[in-house]
Amino acid sequence: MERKSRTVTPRRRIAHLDMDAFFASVELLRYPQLKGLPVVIGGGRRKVDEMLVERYAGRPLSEVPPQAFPLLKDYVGRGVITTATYPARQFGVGSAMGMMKAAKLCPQAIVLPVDFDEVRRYSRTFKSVIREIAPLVEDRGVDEVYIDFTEVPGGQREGGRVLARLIQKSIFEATGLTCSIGVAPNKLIAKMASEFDKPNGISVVFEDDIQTRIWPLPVRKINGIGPKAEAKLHRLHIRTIGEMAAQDVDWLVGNFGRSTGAWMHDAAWGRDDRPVVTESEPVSMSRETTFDRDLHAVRDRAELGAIFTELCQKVAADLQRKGYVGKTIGIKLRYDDFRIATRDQTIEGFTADPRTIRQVAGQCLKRVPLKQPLRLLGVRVGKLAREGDAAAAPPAAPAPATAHRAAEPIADLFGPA
Ligand code: TTP
Ligand code: MG
Ligand code: MG
Repeated sequence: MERKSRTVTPRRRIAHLDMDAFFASVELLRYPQLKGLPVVIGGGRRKVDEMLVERYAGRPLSEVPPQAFPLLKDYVGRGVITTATYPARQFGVGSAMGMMKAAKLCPQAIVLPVDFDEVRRYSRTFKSVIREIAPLVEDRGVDEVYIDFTEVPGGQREGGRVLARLIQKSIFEATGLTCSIGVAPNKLIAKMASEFDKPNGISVVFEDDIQTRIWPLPVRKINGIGPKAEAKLHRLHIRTIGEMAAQDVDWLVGNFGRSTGAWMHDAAWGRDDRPVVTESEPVSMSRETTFDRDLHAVRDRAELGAIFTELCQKVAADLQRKGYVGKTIGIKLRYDDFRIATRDQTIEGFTADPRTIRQVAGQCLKRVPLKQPLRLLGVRVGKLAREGDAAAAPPAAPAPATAHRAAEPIADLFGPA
């Protein structure tokens, strides 16, 4: 039996959480007497602890007086600063700055080396605290995660602020560390919002806030716009996200190429529907592409058909490479007016076969209106299982009728439904 579903989801609320001055804050747990002082993390691995223990034999590390710690002005050697406490940042010191330059700005700052084992230990701890409260967590490196608040109890209250507060408090209780959280309609905006009120802050952004809170920001604040893209945008007299949003998508595509240009336009308008993907067990895998120009199901059949097949092959390759098989196959379309349509279909057995995916995705395609030009096409495989775990279930064998459909010319699937 096949089950068809048209997903109705509640308002998406996505959080981005980022620890405050992470490496430095971990050192402050060991040396709480340095709280409130400018501290930078950097330099080679000097055995600061051993040196201090030796000098203050028999006394706990927390009792070593602050004056005993090494200072930036006495630091010899090159190297860059990894991070700095907020008091040090007031002097203009920050990540990636050379130690020499930092020493001129804040000679009295205390310098400590990073303790990677300790950092990793706290990283694991704060992430497991979050997972106990909200299970859908995407790991984005040592000190940050995305969290899907949408379905979590409290995740919708005050736009997510209530749940964010709970998570912040729970992390602090478990570790003594503070973090900042942004809650927004998607990852892109959440990532920006987590910086709005650092340290130890919570920022809640709604779709209606994009013009007032996102558009005034410099383009570089968009995660994905690096120094090169920023420089080019500046040459084109675009400095803020709002100025980027005011550009015609064709103009952006002309200057940055089809996928980057289209992505920039979406990003500037705060559009982003990337799911929160848990590292250990992904919920689904998908591939999508934004077209160079809008394509029409009838006029551009061949081109669309080829793109569609390629997407299916790529998703299948992703699944196979990572050792997953899936049961629900879906498509996503975005029309020229930016409306999105999705359809999916759950099949009998698990699959990672490109032809099966192509065939089922093709059936989904027949269930969406195709009169209007399209700007994006995506293919998704969900309800995943590990290849081995799914072995007990029968494989998705194409029935005779479906085998016949698979033999149809690709372009037919893009004909009027
Ligand atoms: P960030 O989250 O970028 O910075 P942070 O946590 O120190 O400060 P903030 O409060 O602004 O979030 O990075 C997390 C850790 O990653 C940081 O503590 C040190 C390390 N790091 C590097 O090793 N190199 C770098 O260039 C940066 C930016 C960070
Ligand atoms: Mg951080
Ligand atoms: Mg970070």
